[in-house]
Amino acid sequence: MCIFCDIVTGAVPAHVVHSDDLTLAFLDVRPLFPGHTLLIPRAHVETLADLPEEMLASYFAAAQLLSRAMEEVMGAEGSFVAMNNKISQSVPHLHIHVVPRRRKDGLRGFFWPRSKYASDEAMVEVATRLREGIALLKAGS
Ligand code: DGP
Repeated sequence: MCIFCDIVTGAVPAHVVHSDDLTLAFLDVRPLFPGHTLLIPRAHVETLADLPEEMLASYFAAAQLLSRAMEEVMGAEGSFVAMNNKISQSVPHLHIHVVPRRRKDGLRGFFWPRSKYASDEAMVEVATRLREGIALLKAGS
């Protein structure tokens, strides 16, 4: 159990904005902007890697719905959709942040300093490693 499980049971109050059989979405108490929403699976799943395959479609369908709502309902010009897995994840219950965005809202570049590959060969090496690793993961699943 965790704080988000307590929100699922109702033991901890939250401003719920979406609810279905598998997912729940509620306002983040410390929003980047008003409307910043957290979407969780009702079941206690810690990271994206742990999410059972049968929940993938409903979970991401709800994320898409919330992303649309930021524009249609909150008047946002776009949205930022993200999740932390383990690193920088302060609540160990999978959650997607859906944040309304506007041009010049001050969030530009808040996340990560971007870099460059040392060479095209280095980029090829990384892509190859990922392709091969992903093929192994797919073969093992
Ligand atoms: P992250 O740092 O990516 O794991 O995001 C966790 C978010 O959860 C953070 O933005 C604040 C929010 N949060 C933490 N505790 C509560 C809570 O009890 N209720 C609500 N609504 N949000 C919470």
